[in-house]
Amino acid sequence: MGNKQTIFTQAQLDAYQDCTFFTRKEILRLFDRYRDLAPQLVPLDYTGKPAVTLPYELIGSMPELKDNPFRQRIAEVFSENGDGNMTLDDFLDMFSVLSEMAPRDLKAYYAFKIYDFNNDDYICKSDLEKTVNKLTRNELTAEEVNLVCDKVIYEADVDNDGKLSLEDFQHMIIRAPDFLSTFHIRI
Ligand SMILES: [Ca+2]
Ligand SMILES: [Ca+2]
Repeated sequence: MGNKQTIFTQAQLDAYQDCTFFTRKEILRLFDRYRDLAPQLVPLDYTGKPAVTLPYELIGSMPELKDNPFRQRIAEVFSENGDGNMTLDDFLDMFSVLSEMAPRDLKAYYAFKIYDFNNDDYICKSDLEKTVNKLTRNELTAEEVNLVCDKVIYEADVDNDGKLSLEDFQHMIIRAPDFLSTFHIRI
């Protein structure tokens, strides 16, 4: 750390290691990335748990996210109050779940929340239409999107209520792993 002042207490670093899939070194590197987004807002000394939040505009412009069609939803889901603005804890959680080390089930859990645009704990047809449009980067016609969504719901909606629960979704992505393709990030 050269001549920089203390950044975290040992207990904080231990807690971050427990709650993420990162090593101590990766956590410190991610902290540098976070701080580099707005050095004027983020203090070097985090031992007093400063109440700092970075605006979504900065987070969403990071190279890892800027081309991800779900970047705003991802930031909203991982931000504590759902507005996309992130504390350091939110930021580390987000990168941890998106990292190669996170298990598929955990990614699926968050992918479900991200695709559930209206936050009602189900992926209904209109959530799925938005999802498919983003996944295919608007290259399908409305009719094609409609067909894809009907097919997905037909195959995945095990309890026949016309929408996908988390359980339906978890079954579905075993057969359709493309639905997790935007949830892998190398850091
Ligand atoms: Ca929904
Ligand atoms: Ca269902």
